[in-house]
Order: sequence, then C-alpha cells, then structure tokens
Amino acid sequence: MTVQNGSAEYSHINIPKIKFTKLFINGHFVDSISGKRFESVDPRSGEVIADIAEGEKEDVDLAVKAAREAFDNGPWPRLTGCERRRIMLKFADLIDENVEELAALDAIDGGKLYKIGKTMEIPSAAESIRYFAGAADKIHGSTLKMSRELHGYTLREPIGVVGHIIPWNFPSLMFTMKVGPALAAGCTMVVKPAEQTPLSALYYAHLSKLAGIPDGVLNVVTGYGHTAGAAISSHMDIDKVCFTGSTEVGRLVMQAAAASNLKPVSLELGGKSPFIIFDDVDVDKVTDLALLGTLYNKGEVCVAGSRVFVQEGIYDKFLVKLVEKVKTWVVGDPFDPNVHQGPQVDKNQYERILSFIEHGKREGATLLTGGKPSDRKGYYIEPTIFIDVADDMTIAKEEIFGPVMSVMKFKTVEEVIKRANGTKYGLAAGIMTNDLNIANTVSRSIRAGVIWINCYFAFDRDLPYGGYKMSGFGRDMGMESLDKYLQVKSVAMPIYDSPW
Ligand code: TXE
Repeated sequence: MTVQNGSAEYSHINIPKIKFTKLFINGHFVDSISGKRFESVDPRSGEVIADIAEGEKEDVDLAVKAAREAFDNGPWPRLTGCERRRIMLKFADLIDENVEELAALDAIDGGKLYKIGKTMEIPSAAESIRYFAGAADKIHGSTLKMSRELHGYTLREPIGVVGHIIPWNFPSLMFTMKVGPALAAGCTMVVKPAEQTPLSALYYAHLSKLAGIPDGVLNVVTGYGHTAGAAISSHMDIDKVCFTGSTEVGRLVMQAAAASNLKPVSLELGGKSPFIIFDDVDVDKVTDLALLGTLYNKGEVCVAGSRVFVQEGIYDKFLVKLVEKVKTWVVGDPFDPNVHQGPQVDKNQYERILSFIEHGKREGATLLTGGKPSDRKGYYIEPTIFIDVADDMTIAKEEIFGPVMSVMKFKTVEEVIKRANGTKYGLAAGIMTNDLNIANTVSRSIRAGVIWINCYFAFDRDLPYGGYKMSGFGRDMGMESLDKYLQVKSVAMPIYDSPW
C-alpha cells in the first residue's frame, strides 16, 4: 500500500463553492423551522465544510404537505408519460452538464474518488434518470380474459407520496436510482439524504427545478435519521417508504410504517457477501477482482465481497498474489487520480471499522496486511486482509463496511455452499470458475439477490438489485423497481347491458 501525501497532478481541480445548504420544499430552498443546522465534515481532514439546515418532524410535515398537494392536485401525476419523459431527460442532461461539480461534492462530503465520480458514478446517475424516463410512457396494465361476460382490465397507477431514506456510500447513485422510477411512475416524494452526505442531494434538487419538475414533486429534507428519517417512516400521509441503510434501522422503519398507516416499505439493507474462488481460475486475474470486490469505494459497499473463500489448491498462490497486489493499492486524497482508496465517510464509520479490526485480532485471525489507520490526517485506513478466519468470528459474520477482507480456505463445492449461506444476509455473491456445472450449481444454491459469475460489481441499470433474508426486500434498478412505485387497480364492467 502506498500513501500519497498530495500531488501537483490534481491541484488544478476546482473544488466548488457549496451553494445549497437549506431544505428544498415546494420548489424553494428554505431554513428549517427550528433554525437548527448541523455540520457537514470533510473526511479528508475532519474539518467542517458547511452548516446544513437540520430538518425535523415539522419540516417533514411541510414537505409531505407539498408532496401531497402536488400528487392530489398538481400536474405531475396527470401529465402524459411522454411529457414526464421529456422533463426527466432534461434533468438527466443537466446532471451530465454539472458532472464535475457533483463529483467534487461527493468527494468532499463522502471521501469518494473524484475520478470515479466524474467518469462513472455521476454519468451513471444521469443514465439512471434516462432509463426510467424511457419507461414513463410505457406503463400500462393488461386486458384480462374473464370467466364471465365481463370486460376486465388493470390500470397501473402511481402509489402516491413516497418517502426515500438514503445512505451515504453512493449519494448520487442512491438518489437517482430511487427518484428516477418514482418520477417516471408519476409519484411525488420527500427525500432524506444521509446526514453525512447532504450536498449532492440538494444540488440534484436545484437541477430538478431547472429541468422543469413542478414544485412540490421532489422535496429534499436534510437532517438526522432519528428525527427527520423517523418522521418519514411514521408519517400518516406518506404512501410508501423506500429505505437503504443498516438492517437495524430497516427494522425500525418497518415497525414505524406498521404502527402508523401500514404503508408498504422496501428495504435494501446490509450484506456479508461471499466471493468464491475455485481452483480452475487464473489466479492473477481473480486476485485483482477479489481486491476490488472488497476495497472498492473503501469497502463502503453493501455488496462488498469481503468473505473470500479460496479452494485449497490455489490458496497459497492466491495469498502471495494478494500481498503483492495490495502493495500497489494507493490510499490518499480522493482528488488524486492515482489514488484507489479515499477516507472513510466519517469519524463514526472510521472508528467502527477499526474496532472490527481489533475484534479480528483478538479472536485469533492472522493479519496479513494493514490493520491500522494510515498515517495521515483524516479518516484513512490501510487495506486490511485477515487469514485464518473462522466462520463464527465477528469479522466473518458482521458487515464491516470498510477495507477489510477475510480469506477462508475450502475443499468442496458442497462445503462452500453451506458456509457461504451461513449468514443472516443474502445480498450478493461472486462465483469464480470456468466449470459451468459448478457455476450453475453454486449460483442456484446461494440464497442471495444478485449473483456475479466471473465478474463482480457488474451492475447495470437493467439488472434488478436487492436482497434475500435480512438484506431486505424489494428491488432497485431494472424495470422491477418501477413496480415499487405503482399499484394495480382492477376494473370490470359488463360486456353486454346485463344486470349484475
Ligand atoms: O446507517 P443508517 P449508518 C450499514 C453499514 C454501516 C452501518 C451503519 O454496515 O456500517 O449500516 O451506518 C437514516 N428512522 N449500512 O449508521 O443509520 C439515516 O439518517 C429512519 C449499509 O449510517 O442505517 C440515513 O439517511 N431513518 C447500507 C439512513 O437511514 C433513519 C448503507 C442510513 O443510515 C433512522 C449505509 C431512523 N430511526 C449503511 N436512523 C447499505 N445497504 O448500502 C437512521 N436513519
């Protein structure tokens, strides 16, 4: 691992002035009712970069009132799909036009790599809006073959006012993958970004207004989870809640939804995904993929493949390669184009990861690399690899959400299926083999929502994404995600003028 202390190569990147720090309600940036503000901190230094309006229950009430009015009486749900599509395409174009500023905001707010933001994540956020814009004029029900002399058909109608509670690890992608299908369906919404990363969400709100999305359709309330977030999940006038975050908070969201107006929820929660490597693969290539599977986005990825199972025939060779390659993995300032890993999102997350690393050491796993903070200001942690990890150790069971890999050895297909499934989570799995029989057997036996064979993080807007077991339910991305924002209305009428 190399630690960069700064390079002239990126000194030209213009870190934008933060323009939007207030709540976005009914098309306007406004202070919170209490006037309270909270600090947004740059994880590169631990320094405060902005004071953000702290929305609470009363602010959520105002935002829901605006969204309700926009849904019940406003134009958005009543526009034709073509008109919604046109406005959404404009929104996507504006995201592309502001790609550098958005990438920089996610870098200073969340420690995310600027280069990846600029070339992949923000363009992909724009594409996500475009994908669902393309669906806006293709939402239709079906004609039914009824058993009697009835004409029966279904309508698919927008579900209403949606509450989106989103996390901090992919602020732009999460925002657009939730907002895109909800807009296409004709819903109105209140979005609460994570308190760690409010900046880009407010910027998207500004762009949505420029694009022509009517006032009240897309509201953003920044604030904390236990206040603003809880007010969304328990709100009597929100028709649906979509949540991405920890399993623990997902449970609270579901309880609050049940205890209030029984609104449906969809939950995308934690993971502890297995990355399974069989003997027959190219060890050199697979090592790169395994490293990326754990370390991408500094390990703050719900589908991180951080339980790496390696078949015994290549185990020793794999470890040698792993150590060799991790030395070339650069930790440093996320604006530096040579850096692979920026700082963890905040002090809490940083300390939480370090405490998991201590658990690993205490419970008897062997540290192969890293295991400590990197030696610079900010919330940086060295890429950490443990071997001799038993399935019941804390580091093998709990989602660490940091740059920490556990490597485990296995012998047979049956054994690895059992061990890979031995988790409360079921979000994703990677299977590396050239043997089709093994690939088919294992992919069908793993209880997880996404399986990647000979690839990892192979996301696509078309590929539905979500969990089994305690990783949640409901799907983001793909046309499946549109269903979350629609409900089916059945209509029947006599074909002939007969008395019913
Ligand atoms: O998540 P929280 P945290 C996991 C990951 C991470 C851990 C803790 O393991 O280390 O969770 O992260 C809002 N009612 N994931 O504490 O608290 C909160 O404001 C309603 C996995 O940051 O779940 C934020 O907007 N909302 C994950 C969002 O929930 C509440 C991504 C997520 O925060 C709330 C993030 C409440 N009572 C963390 N309390 C993934 N699946 O990708 C908090 N929130």
